[in-house]
Amino acid sequence: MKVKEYLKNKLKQGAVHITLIDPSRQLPEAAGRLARTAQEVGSDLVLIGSASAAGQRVLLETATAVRKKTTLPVIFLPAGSDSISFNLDALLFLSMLNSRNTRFVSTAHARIALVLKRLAVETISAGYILIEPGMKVGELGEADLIARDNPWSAIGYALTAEFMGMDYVYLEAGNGAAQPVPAGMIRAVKRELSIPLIVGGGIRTAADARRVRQAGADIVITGTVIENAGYRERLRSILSALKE
Ligand code: 1GP
Repeated sequence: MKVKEYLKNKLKQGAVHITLIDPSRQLPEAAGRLARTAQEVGSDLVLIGSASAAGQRVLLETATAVRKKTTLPVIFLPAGSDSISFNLDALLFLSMLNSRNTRFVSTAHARIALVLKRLAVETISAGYILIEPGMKVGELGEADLIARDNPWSAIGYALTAEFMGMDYVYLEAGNGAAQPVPAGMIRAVKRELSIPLIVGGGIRTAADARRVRQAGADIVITGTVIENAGYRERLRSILSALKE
């Protein structure tokens, strides 16, 4: 089944959780184990990606190790890195709408679009909107970060993504952010939006996940939480808060 179809079906049942694995943070074998744990505790999909330049080799080895250990769909997030893997179920085709550098909006995409088509890679498009603090991906992506108290700007970009025909809107506080995207901003965007809303960055506890979900996130992405000791239980509690 296509990943887009899979996600659509999952969304009909409730909130969706995505586990982000950064190939530059652990050895491929450990990444495989994390993916298996994520599946065991109820995560719906694995996303492999990094804001830093994970080498091509480590990316491919991570993708292979993850695929070996999980039956979940595995998709690739090319943000920030020049490495690419086609050995996955789909590619999250992100356009960073509030970047000052067209490379992150569409230029890098134009360079690989024909290859993606020829290789019949499934692409899932999303308007990627960076909210303060934005962390490394905001910095590398030269984002004009949206202030945390400016929901109007977030609404404007989110509707831009919808009107451009993208599949999803993705509000990102940044990998390792101290706090998630503010609930008020998520609520304001959700109120205006007709396409599914992805929220990520800084979600580390069940309470964070619940707040983000109740504010209107359809899909929640967590990364850092699996990089610390006791991650299985943490992830389990995030999952039960999301699926309750
Ligand atoms: C995905 O960048 C996030 O949107 C992941 O952020 O590592 O803070 O969970 P965390």
